[in-house]
Amino acid sequence: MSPFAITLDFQRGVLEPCNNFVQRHLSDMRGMYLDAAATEKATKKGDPLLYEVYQYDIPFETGQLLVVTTVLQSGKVGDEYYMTKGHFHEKEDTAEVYLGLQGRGCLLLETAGGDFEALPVKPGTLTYIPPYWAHRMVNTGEENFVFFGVYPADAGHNYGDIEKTGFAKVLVAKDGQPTLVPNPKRGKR
Ligand code: M6P
Ligand code: ZN
Repeated sequence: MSPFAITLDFQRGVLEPCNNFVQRHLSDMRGMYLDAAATEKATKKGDPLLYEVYQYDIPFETGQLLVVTTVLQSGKVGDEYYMTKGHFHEKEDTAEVYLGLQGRGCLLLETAGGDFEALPVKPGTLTYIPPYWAHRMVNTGEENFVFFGVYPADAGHNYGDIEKTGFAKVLVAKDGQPTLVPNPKRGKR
């Protein structure tokens, strides 16, 4: 294939051109937020857009890299800040880099072995997600949270248990402040 250049709008997160655009609404994340009643209510009341993903697809082959931006809206479901679904890579021994471009957020990371980390992200924060670490971004600010990512094209996504029981900790607003609290669902895995 030939080398190429595309445009990334740092403010809006738009990749141009883009051949893989995904929108996730609250209804796509049923059961992932702790407050089931708040989820149901907000889903019925317009099903808010939570985030958009702009990816420039190239062949999903070993050796290739995918570039992707995410625009995560500001808001909460109950007390819990809007977040991405979060995933392990299907090919577990693959890493990823996230670079904060706009807004404020937090990267939650965990391993199957029970290690957990939370890294605050602001514009210019470059985070490195090593192989074997699941990753989820959370918007803890009051504006859109925009970040760029790059990862191996053959990595794939494994949502598995994360879709059912989430990460070890959840980010909720307590007295208006983002606060990490243990995830009550995690005892049930
Ligand atoms: C980043 C990358 C993508 C991912 C997206 C949304 O842009 O990691 O691979 O799809 O975030 O995250 P998720 O798929 O977990 O909802
Ligand atoms: Zn990933």
